[in-house]
Amino acid sequence: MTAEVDVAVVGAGFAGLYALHKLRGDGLTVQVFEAGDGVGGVWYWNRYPGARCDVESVDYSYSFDPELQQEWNWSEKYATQPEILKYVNHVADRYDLRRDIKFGTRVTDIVLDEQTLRWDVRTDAGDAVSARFIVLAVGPLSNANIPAIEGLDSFEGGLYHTAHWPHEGVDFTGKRVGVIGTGSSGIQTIPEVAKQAEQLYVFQRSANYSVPAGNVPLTDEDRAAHKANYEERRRLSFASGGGSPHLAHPKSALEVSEEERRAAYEKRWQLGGVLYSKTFPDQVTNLEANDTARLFWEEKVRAVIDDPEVAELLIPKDHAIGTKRICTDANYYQTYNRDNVTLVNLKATPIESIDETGLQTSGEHYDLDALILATGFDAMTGSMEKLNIVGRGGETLKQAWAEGPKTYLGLSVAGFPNLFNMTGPGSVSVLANMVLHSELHVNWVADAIAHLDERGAVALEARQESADAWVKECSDRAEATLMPTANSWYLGANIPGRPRVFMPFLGGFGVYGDLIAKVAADGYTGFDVV
Ligand code: N01
Repeated sequence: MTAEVDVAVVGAGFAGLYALHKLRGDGLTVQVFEAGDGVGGVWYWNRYPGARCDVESVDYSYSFDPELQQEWNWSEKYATQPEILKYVNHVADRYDLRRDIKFGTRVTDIVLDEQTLRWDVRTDAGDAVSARFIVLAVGPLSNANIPAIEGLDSFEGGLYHTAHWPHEGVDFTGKRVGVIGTGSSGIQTIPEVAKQAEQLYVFQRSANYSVPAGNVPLTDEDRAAHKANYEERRRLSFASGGGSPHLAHPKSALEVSEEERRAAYEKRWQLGGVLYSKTFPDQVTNLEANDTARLFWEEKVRAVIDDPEVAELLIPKDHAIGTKRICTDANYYQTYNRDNVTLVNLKATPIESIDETGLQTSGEHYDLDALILATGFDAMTGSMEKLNIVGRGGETLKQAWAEGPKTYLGLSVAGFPNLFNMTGPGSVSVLANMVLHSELHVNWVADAIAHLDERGAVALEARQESADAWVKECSDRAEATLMPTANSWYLGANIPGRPRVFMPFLGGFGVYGDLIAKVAADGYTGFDVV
C-alpha cells in the first residue's frame, strides 16, 4: 500500500534532520529515509582515525534554536567525528526526530506522476510513498570513490575506505599498512595510523596543500565568550564568503608591503585551518597574489620535513594553493620524519595492480597486511545520480545532467517540479559551512511551500531558461577565478568520464543567500508556479 506524505526527505544528515524538524513544525507530514542505521550522514560513515571537521565547532552547529546553541558545550575548537555524531544524536533526541526517520533504508526510485505532480518514492526495503515534495539531502560527499585498480578484490588483508570505516575501529598495531590517497581524509588518517602501524606506506599520486588545523581544547571562558557573542557570530557567518565569521584582509595581497603580507599570512596560519586560503581577497583570482601565499606555505612546510627530497615530493607543483580544497592536519608533514613511514611517489612509479599480498607499482611490490583507500568521492552529483529520479517526459536526472549538473539556484531542476536539492551543485555547497548552508536551503524550501499553499498552487518548477542562465552565471563566476585550473573534485576531474564543469557557486555564501532570498521576495522569479 502506498502511504501519502507531504514531503519525502532522502538522508538524515545535517540537512535532512533540519528539513524534518522545520517542515514538521510547519504542519507538514514528513518521511525521512536514511541508508545508515543512525543519524549524521557523512559523520555517521566517516569514522576513520583522525576524522575531524575543518570548520570551528562553534560555527559548525545549528543556529535555528538559540536554546540549543546555549546548552551544547563543544570540547575542542575543531570537533572530532565522534563529538559531532554525539551532537547530531542529541539534536535528533531533543526534537524527537527519530519517529519520522526510517533507518537502514535506501531510496531506489523517485518517479514523477505527471498527472498529479506527486512523486512516487520506492526503497530497497519495499516502501512505497507518494509525496508532494522531495527534499534531497544526500550530501555532496557521500558516494565513495573506489578506484578501478586491477586485482583490488583479491587483496587478502584488511581493506578499508575512509568513508566506510568499521564502527568498531581498526587496530593497526604491528601491521604493514598502505594508504592510497593524500586528500583531506588521507592527510588526517596518515598521522594517526603511523602511530600504530609497524610500517606505513603512503601511496601519493598528487601532493596537496595542508595547513595545521591548530586545534585546541576549549575552556569554559572560550565557551562563555562564544555563547555571549553567538548572535553576532551567526550574523557575520550568514553574510560571509564561506559561512564562518571571518573576513579577508581588506586589500589585495599585491597592494601591501612584504612585511604586512607576511604578518597577515602568519596570523591566518596561527588561526589554523582552511581560512589560510582566504587571507587576501584576490588569492584565488590572481596567480601572482596566489604565489605569495604558496611561497609562504612552502617555507613553513619545508621547515618541518627533515629530508629535502621527501619535502620536494610533498609540495604540489600542479595547482595553485586553494584551488583544490585546502587540507587541514595535525602533524601531517612531520609524520614523514618517522622511521616507519615511507612516501611512495606514484607519479614516478604508478600502481600496476593489487594482489593477495599487497600492492605492485611499476617499481616495487609492497607487502601489506592492510590497505586504506582514502580515495575520496564521486562528489556533488554521484549520490543523486545513483537514485533513479525520473521527471517530466520520463527523463532521468542522470540524463538531464549528462553534460554536467544543471540547476536553477542550486535548488531546483527544470522538468523536476517540487524536487529540491540541498547543498548540491549550483549552490555554494562544499565551499561553505554546510550546517548553516543546510539551514539556508531548508528555510528557503519551507517558505516556497508556504507560498504555494497560500495560493492554492500545486507546484514550483524551474524554467529551463532560468536554469540555463544560472548555469552560465556559475560558470562565468568560476572562470573569473583560478579554481577551474586545478584537477579537483569540484570539477568532477577525479572521476573518469565526468564532464569537466565547476559545480559549486563561487560568489560567496552571503551573496548567494541574498540572491535566493530576492528570487523568493520577488514572487519566485524564474519559476513557474503551477
Ligand atoms: O578525497 P579527495 P578526500 N590511485 O578526492 C587519490 C571533505 N573532507 O576524501 O589527487 C592513486 O580530496 C587522489 O589523488 P589525485 C573535503 O571537502 C573534509 O580526501 O586524484 N591515488 C587524492 O589524493 C575534501 O576535499 C574533511 O591524484 C588515487 C585522494 O585519493 C573532500 O571531503 C575531512 C586514486 C582523494 O582525495 C574529499 O576528501 C575529509 C588512484 N586510483 C574530507 N584515486 C575535513 O573536514 C584517487 N586517488 C577536514
